[in-house]
Amino acid sequence: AQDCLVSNITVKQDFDRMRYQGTWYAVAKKDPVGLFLLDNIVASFKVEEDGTMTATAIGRVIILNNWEMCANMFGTFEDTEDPARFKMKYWGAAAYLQTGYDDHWIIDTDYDNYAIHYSCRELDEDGTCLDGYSFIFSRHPDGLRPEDQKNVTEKKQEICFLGKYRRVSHTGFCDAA
Ligand code: DAO
Repeated sequence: AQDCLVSNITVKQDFDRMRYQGTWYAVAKKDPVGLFLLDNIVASFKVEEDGTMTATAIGRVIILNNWEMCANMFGTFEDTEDPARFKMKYWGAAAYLQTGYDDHWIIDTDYDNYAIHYSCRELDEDGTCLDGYSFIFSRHPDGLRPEDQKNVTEKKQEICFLGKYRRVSHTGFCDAA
């Protein structure tokens, strides 16, 4: 979607939630307005017995101006007609953490190495995304494999977030939590 219309963004064909299960390390993030998760972000996806996809995630956050902590987050995913497009309801283990209801699209994944997530929170009048965020996930905590980088860069461009990502570091800050 080089026109950057959210309605033209394509997602992973025949997305297989079973193969998507397990641990994903965020290696890059495009932040939304009022960013929440800073770094050390690790998500774990699961398919429940009734087929519902759920996730837990952890990450370093700063709340109440200056308090640094690791947030334990939970998400449940509502299905849509497209198997790669979900609505995600999310909340924190503590009441002072963020809650929300976001689009959660899997743009691309090979299930074993990389995944590109996309969420547009607010559409602009022209149909482009006014406020959105995106995670680049890897199965490997140290980052993407070199052979996946070209494809990931192409997808960043297709969702019109190229150049808007920052690296997500993994320092061990949330490992003990
Ligand atoms: O960090 O600014 C932000 C937006 C992300 C909010 C979503 C956090 C909760 C996710 C639950 C598990 C899904 C990966």
